[in-house]
Amino acid sequence: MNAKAILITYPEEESINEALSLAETAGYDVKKIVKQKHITRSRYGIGKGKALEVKDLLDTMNIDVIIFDEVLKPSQHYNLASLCKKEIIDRERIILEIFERRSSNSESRIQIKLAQLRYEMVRVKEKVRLAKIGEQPGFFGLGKYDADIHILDIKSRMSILKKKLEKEEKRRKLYRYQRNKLGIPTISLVGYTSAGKTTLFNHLTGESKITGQGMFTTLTTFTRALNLNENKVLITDTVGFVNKLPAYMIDAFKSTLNELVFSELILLVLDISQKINDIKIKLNSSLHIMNELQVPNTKIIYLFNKIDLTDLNDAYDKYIDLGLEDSNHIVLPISSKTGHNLDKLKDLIGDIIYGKKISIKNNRKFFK
Ligand SMILES: Nc1nc2c(ncn2[C@@H]2O[C@H](COP(=O)(O)OP(=O)(O)O)[C@@H](O)[C@H]2O)c(=O)[nH]1
Ligand SMILES: [Mg+2]
Repeated sequence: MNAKAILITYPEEESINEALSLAETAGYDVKKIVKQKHITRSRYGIGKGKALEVKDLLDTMNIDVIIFDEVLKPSQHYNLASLCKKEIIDRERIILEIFERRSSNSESRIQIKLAQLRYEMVRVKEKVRLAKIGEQPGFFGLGKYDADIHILDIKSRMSILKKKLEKEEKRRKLYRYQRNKLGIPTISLVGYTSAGKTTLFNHLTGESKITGQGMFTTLTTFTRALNLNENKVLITDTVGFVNKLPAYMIDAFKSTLNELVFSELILLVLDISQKINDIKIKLNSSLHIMNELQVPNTKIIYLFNKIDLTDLNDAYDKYIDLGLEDSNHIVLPISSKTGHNLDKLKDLIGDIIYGKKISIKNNRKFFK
């Protein structure tokens, strides 16, 4: 069963949606959302009054953890945890937990372990700093001497991991062009957190779940069979892009996407109901990462998801604004919620992967 959580985040809808998706992806069941304009305040992250409110909520609800949608300093973490007597998972930790759940190869497991050690290192150093200035002595039961040993230990673990990583990178480069193990074409869903990847994944594979036999038992929960009339492909719901991803996590993030090079087709999911500037930023950074992973642009289909929240005219304007009409991009407005155009999407995937040449000269037809 999933751990039950209180989520503390900003009041903007976008922040709430993203934080909710992150919590869900990490396997938490959010029972209550607490919103506050400022969540980087000094003592508890949130203001004292709000912190007491959270404490009261905890007394009346059956909650396992507090998810805090910002990065907490160790002292803030300590203060809030002491007040509420609950485990606190901050934004960086939840992202690391997601990466850990989704890592599918040894290289990404090492990268994620390295990122986790960096996370730990920052916190131990802060404890040492606080101990030195006489605040929080014996912070979390750690004396300064213990903390120094701890830092040395983290450093040596990191250097061992870095050596392992070099070997794995070499190996990956060697096997880069090897086909995937099952020999069945694979397609991948990519996009920002809360764009609707998982909803689409569930919608597309809903009927195929029962195929959990034979070779499909080797699949993970994030890769399933997708039936297209007589044919089959495998579809993977990849880890989502995250706003404000800390720099030290970028390698770990990219490594979870390494397998994209084995994908026949990439479905790039965009939330088309968002403001054009937000979509632009997200599209550009998604394409930038794909480029770094050496995924050819020609493998990408752009899915304008959540079309039910806007209309085709608006989607068409955005399509022009994003500059997607200039080349041979395939763009399809869909709704993972209502199912709009999902049959068309399946036909399209089938056509692209199983032979039929497709030439979509005029995307405009999709916007009718
Ligand atoms: N209105 C609408 N909501 C959607 C659609 N697709 C997904 N959502 C909602 O958007 C939120 C994030 O979806 P999710 O699939 O978890 O996004 P992911 O983070 O990309 O996997 C959820 O609340 C979904 O119910 C859609 O086509 N229309
Ligand atoms: Mg998801």
